[in-house]
Amino acid sequence: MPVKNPDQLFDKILIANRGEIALRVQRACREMGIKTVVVHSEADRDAKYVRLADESVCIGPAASAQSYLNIPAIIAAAEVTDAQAIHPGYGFLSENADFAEKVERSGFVFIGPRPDTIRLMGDKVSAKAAMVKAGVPCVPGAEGSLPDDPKEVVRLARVTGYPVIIKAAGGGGGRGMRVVHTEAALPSAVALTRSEAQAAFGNPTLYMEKFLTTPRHIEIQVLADEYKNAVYLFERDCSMQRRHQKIIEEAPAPGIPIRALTRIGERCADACRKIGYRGVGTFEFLYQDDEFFFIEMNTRVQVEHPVTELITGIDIVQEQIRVAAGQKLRFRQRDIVRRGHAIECRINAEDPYSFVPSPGRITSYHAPGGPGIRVDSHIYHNYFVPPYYDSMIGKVIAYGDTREQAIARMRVALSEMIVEGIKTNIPLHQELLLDDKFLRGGTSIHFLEERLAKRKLAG
Ligand code: MV4
Repeated sequence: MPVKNPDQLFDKILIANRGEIALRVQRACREMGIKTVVVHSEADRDAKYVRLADESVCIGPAASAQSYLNIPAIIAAAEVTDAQAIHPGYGFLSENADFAEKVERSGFVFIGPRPDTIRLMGDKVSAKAAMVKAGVPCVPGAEGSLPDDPKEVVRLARVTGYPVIIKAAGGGGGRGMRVVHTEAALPSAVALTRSEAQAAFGNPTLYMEKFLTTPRHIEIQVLADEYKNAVYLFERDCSMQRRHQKIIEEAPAPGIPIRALTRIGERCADACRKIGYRGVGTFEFLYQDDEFFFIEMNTRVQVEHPVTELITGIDIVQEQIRVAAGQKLRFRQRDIVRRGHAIECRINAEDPYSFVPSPGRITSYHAPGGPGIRVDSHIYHNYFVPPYYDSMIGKVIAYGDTREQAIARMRVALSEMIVEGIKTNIPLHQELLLDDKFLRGGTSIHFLEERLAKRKLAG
């Protein structure tokens, strides 16, 4: 069993991730006086956070399957370095319940929710059932998983009303789903989605929802301790995405009435208390016609957490570590105030028109700065962006009293920023930061892809 001391934080944390989030977690640890162990692949030897770590362990070759996803190697690294806890970051093993369980069985604290909670939310059918029970509004559709009998499925779709969306219980984040517009197309769509789900997730379970045509993607950040105290840290608007990859996020969500946001935030915090959630988490909603509909819950710290940090002044990663150590939440809901507006641009090493990844050596680098600008990035002059991982090389986050000021500061920041030797998506961000519809705020999840299609036509 993990040894916990509620009065004291950990002495040493192992960071089981790479890139900007490894650096972000390391900064939180160093500020709290916690030593860090970094595990890394052969391709990440020269990373900045590896040099800044108290200790580092190479756990395998470049391929993630043999390094960042290598559970025995990560646990062995924690054993030899005498770390007390493991921070999984995002991606990789961060939402792997078996990993969390093995970490705890080996005597370490997993910095995240309990394995059972991760498992509950990993299965989208059980997650939705838990949310219905906890009073969180969900997308209308057939309750539970879809039956095998195609006639039954046809009946359920008639009740739901077309268009419907068929989703895999083991999916999430846009994987394993199919929109169906007519009854004629339903049986083959269900059969195809089922076989894809079996192949991709080893789980053929499906469920059905009403398909919302033009929603926004709004998510609620929560933070809970193991004593059933839970707070919400307001919302983020993550609608600006392409192929399920977010590229700009902001908080607050423009144009949504504060009453509606307060109501949904309270529902989320209440659900955390009801299910005994511990750690940081995100409730994902679709928002359409002034209503919120739960779709999924993420049980990790997210890429876009900084926008929430800037509007609340709360260090989400530090609080995540504190509650994992068994500490009580240090604030109640009424202590938390939101102020101003924050916007984040994800900087990717990719062609800004074709989106083809652009790894390689950074021959020149200048980071932006000035009032209200935060840069979360592990890159530096002469850094080599390895071709093996996600193309995100950092994030620029701008804060201002108003949305207009945050956007103006972001424009200045991106105009100062120099990244040479590789291609980046900075020109795309600059284009979007001048777009009328974006400037008005409240665009749907389809905005970016539709705009990119028009850009292609214009040549
Ligand atoms: C939906 C939907 C419309 N109606 N569910 C995609 C990712 C996964 N988290 C859920 N997704 C969607 N579920 C219903 N009932 C549209 C999407 C969706 C989407 C959601 C959030 C952000 C971007 C998206 C892009 C395409 C589709």
